[in-house]
Amino acid sequence: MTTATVRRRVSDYKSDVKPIWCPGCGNYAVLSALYRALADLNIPPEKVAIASGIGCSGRFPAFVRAYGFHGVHGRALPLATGIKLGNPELTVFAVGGDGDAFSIGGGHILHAARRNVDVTYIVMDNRIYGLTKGQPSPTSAQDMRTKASPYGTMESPMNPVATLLSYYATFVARGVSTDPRMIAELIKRAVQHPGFSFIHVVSPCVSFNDLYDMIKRRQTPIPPDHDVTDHDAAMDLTLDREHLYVGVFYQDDRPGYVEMLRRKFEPYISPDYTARTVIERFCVTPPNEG
Ligand SMILES: Cc1ncc(C[n+]2csc(CCOP(=O)(O)OP(=O)(O)O)c2C)c(N)n1
Ligand code: SF4
Repeated sequence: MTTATVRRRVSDYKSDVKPIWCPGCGNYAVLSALYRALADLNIPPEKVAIASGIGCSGRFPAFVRAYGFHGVHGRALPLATGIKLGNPELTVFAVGGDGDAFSIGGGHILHAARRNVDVTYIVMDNRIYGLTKGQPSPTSAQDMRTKASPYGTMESPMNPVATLLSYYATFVARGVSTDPRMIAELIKRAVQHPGFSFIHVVSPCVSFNDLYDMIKRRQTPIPPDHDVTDHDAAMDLTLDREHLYVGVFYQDDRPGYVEMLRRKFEPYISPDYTARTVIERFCVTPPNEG
């Protein structure tokens, strides 16, 4: 007897908690894109986990019917890594803002990237601290005046895509909140990618840093002839200051961390192992004592 395949819909991923973001916040586009991507990929809600830090964007897990962990500021990636290694059968996301990602959480990105852990990290970059009412972040434009920088900031903004490329993250993409369909496509590709995937979403904060005009003026699709395996070409695109390129910059399909664990420990275990058995047996006890 064959079991009928369940086709999931967007509504299957909506939790009972309604988002409380300001009307017009770019985060709504990312949330609707995630619902759409999960429905298209037909992943059961109980096989999805989302970890976040603190910020307006950090509230994300509450709005999705899936496992969620709203952690402390800047620690979305360590949480997501732990969740993935604890249960490799889950599709795991880390989500957060530019402050959470690149200020307090900045040290974790390098290690998630070089570990190539099988997590999709979505950063909603509004170039400001939204939750705490508008202080400059690492991606804020130079000379930006805020309540915390009344004479204008002096620091130059960091470039998230260039940073992730320089860490050799194996999937690096950018979307904009004005195009949720495209974000959904990027999320689907990121989830299907083996290893660590990073999606930079330029996501306006209508209360403290409205980026809609800037997106309209500067967004440019990555040219269709761009070779996503060409790291130098990806770097050239992101260093172009005139255009805000959107699409997939770079992809390298080398095995992710869970697969590398499996290969490393395969000789020590029975043929009917799963990624989970490997982790349960070998992440605590070294092989020669097991
Ligand atoms: C350890 C710690 N330091 C500082 C804060 C205060 N704080 C809360 S959210 C936040 C930054 C929010 O900005 P971002 O991560 O860009 O998210 P957004 O609210 O813009 O989505 C800060 C500094 C905190 N909660 N915990
Ligand atoms: S303050 Fe900004 S980031 Fe926070 S919910 Fe409002 S628009 Fe969104």
